[in-house]
Amino acid sequence: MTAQSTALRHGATSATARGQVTADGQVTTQGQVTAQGQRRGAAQHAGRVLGRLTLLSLLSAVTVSLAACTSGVPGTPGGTGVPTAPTSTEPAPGTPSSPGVTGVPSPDPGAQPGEPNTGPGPGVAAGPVEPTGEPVVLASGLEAPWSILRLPGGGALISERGTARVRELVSGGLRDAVTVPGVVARGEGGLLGLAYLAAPASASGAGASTGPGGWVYAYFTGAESNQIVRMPLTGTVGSLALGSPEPVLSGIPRAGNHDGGRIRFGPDGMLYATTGDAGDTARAQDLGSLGGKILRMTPTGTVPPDNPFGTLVYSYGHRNPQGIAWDSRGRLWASEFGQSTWDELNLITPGADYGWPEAEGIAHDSRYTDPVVQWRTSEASPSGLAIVGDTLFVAALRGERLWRVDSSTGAATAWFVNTFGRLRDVVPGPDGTLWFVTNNTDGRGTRAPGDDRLYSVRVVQTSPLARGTRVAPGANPPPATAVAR
Ligand SMILES: [Ca+2]
Repeated sequence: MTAQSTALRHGATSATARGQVTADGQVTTQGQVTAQGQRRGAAQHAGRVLGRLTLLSLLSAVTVSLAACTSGVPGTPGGTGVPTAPTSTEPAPGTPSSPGVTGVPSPDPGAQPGEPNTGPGPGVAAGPVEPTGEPVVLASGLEAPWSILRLPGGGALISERGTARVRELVSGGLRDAVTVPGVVARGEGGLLGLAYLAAPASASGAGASTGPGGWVYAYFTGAESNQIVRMPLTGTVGSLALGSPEPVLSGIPRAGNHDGGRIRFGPDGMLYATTGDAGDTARAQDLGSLGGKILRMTPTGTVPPDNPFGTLVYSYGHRNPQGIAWDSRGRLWASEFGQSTWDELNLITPGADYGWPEAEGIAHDSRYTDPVVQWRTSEASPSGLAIVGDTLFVAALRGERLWRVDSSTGAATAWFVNTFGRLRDVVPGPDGTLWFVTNNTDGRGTRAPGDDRLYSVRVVQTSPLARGTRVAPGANPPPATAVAR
């Protein structure tokens, strides 16, 4: 294991054809695996690849993959990940998927109070996990989906950035739960994050027959600012509806880009929100601005008494964070878009300065907290973040992959590279699954028939990863639907 770890670390920092031992015991080289993966991907996705890439861009993609093998940062946890492609020859146990076929979400009784978007969930043992089998299509035909919100009792809602719709996943497809009023969708702004808060137990009577109750929170771009509202959740699973919004927080800087937008309740019952610098980098270091921050607030938007600065600011020096999740130790992690060099995965501590705009990526500057993992922006552009057990999953837009990160070592491996297109969000699913949603319909990706889609993939326990990176041994072949793209 020690030798493997050493080889892997070197593999991420120096050689492009260094021997590697995969989990199934095969010794191969990174160069071979990458090239084979590209060829296999091209064969299996012929229709899609030809539709999406010119020969020039295909060559460019190969070049990026190979170049990335040498782009690690010596001496840093995680360093730069190695783009990978499917290497497994085992038949995938997953259920073949088909466009428009929608699974029925099952209840998630093991989740903690509030939304079941954090925590290991039932069916997943403690320890590191990784995907297995073919991802299954749960829903298709989404328009620029941004946030997946699973509800107690088995319901699930998905926000659409441009249409401002909140759509409910139901058997047979999707239905509209509400169109959020006041959304002004422009550029990266629009209807963004969703979060859920259960009603007090004494008053809710939540159950399968009465519906989940409680509130759905939404972060959206309005005419004047980014804001957070909450709407009472009514109805039962399959016919959920949202009542009139009541304001929680407004005044978050808005712009055509860097709007942040992820919201989630923490294990402490407080609401956390990621905000972008909204195009003015100075905001990130300005403790008087709500931009370029991770905010922490009570469910009604007031300042918790134990916040570090006596304001809503929880951490600062952020450029455009769009993912937050907590691990089993209660630690908060956040994903963040870099400008042009380094994307970041940060471990958030209250009051800390994460460097932007003075630093991007690992800076070794005592004034700033360095990211635990950094990626080239071409490999990542990280949005949604999920934690299953103590394994982190990051939905990458430009990188068109799902990053898997071991929280104890920072080891990062890539899954589904260039398989489903851009990925916007990922959340723990029910019964030992992981859900993720694509982002190919907002103008920056290449829309294929059926886009955008919500996928589910099973996760299984695996061995801890050594620090550094390695080729994902069990990366999956694409679902049958991808052939038609
Ligand atoms: Ca930073």
